[in-house]
Amino acid sequence: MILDVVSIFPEYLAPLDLSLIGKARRDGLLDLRVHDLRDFAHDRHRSVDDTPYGGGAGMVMKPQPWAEALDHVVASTADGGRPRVVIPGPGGMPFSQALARELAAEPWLTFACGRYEGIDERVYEYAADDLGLEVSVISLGDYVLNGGEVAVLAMVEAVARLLPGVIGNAESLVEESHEDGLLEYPVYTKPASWESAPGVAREVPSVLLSGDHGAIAAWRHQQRLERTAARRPDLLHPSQAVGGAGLEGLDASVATSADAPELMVLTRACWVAEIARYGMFGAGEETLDEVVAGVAEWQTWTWRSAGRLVASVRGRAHPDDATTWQIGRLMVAPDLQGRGLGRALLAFAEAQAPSGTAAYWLNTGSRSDRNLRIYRKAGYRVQPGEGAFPGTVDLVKRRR
Ligand code: JD8
Repeated sequence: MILDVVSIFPEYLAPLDLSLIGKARRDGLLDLRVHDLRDFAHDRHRSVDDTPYGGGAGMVMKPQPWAEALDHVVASTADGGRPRVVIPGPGGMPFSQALARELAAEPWLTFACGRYEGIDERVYEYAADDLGLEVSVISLGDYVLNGGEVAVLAMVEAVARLLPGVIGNAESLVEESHEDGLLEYPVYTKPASWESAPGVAREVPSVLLSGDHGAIAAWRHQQRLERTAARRPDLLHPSQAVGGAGLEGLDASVATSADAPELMVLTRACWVAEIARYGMFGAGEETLDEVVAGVAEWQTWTWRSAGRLVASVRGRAHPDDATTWQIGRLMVAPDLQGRGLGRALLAFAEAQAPSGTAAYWLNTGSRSDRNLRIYRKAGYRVQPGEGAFPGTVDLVKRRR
């Protein structure tokens, strides 16, 4: 790939002599040329800027030096190719990994670094119309820099590292943030137990020491999902973004019989695993009328994301002991499980218990490991003997 950069501060691009990009240049993987715009300003002061027409603060970059600089770059290769011109600007299209991949596929890029209040608008037209070049105005982000150089440093690094051979182990490009829309997973190295302060040992997650590559991959993917949902829910499909902010990001409401059809669907979706595990039908085979009856009998809450029912829980005073608050039908849409929504639903349901409640009561499948893990973590204790329904156990937690 050929890269040309035009700037009034060519030394600003010196960092591109360093590290992997510098090595790629020395290895001929990348032909990067930096040009000083003042070389194309021929007056005594080699001036490249002047006052803005229409008045206003600051100076504007003159068209002539830019036109000559672009002419020089275009004429610099004999194979008749034409560079794609990238002009950084705060008003440009947002730079992204996808755009970096797009630019990395180009044989020749020319970056024009503006300064002052910007470049005379006729230069953009000259490059596009007179030189017939594809001109892309790209912004590094929604903040204001003093010029295009910093943006070009970032864009050249993001583009060049995608070129074959620049990054030693191309494999590492795959699981990077923004490569597949998820943020990266946390990384650790030796020692497995690090004493960050006298008596404070910080451990590496045990799964990473297990050698179980399947479990490690699953853990890493889960970490990426949770981090993305928590830090960049905008990167996820709305339905995926659920859970990043717990229940807060969802539309909560008290269920009515109108919600019964969707509650029936969510229940069956959540019970599939139970049915598959041990043929437990229970709620999984409730009729619509029974679901409607349940909504009438229990206080039932629902959470929606973009209108889609994604979670629900219900609660009521135990018919035989009003000091016990029964919690049931704690449900999270299967594709959103594992993001802590179950814990949030449980905490919510407990908080709905009337004053005078002494204990919370739950029931789940005796072999429903994930549910049991969540409930035990929340302080529930499995009660001896069979639970309220065949194949189930009851769990109780004293109210603090
Ligand atoms: C090019 C001149 C400075 C900008 C008056 C401050 C990119 N994400 C980004 N923020 N800022 C830039 C950027 C700023 C530039 C130039 C890029 C050329 N300036 C100007 C307009 C307001 N001064 C950028 N990419």
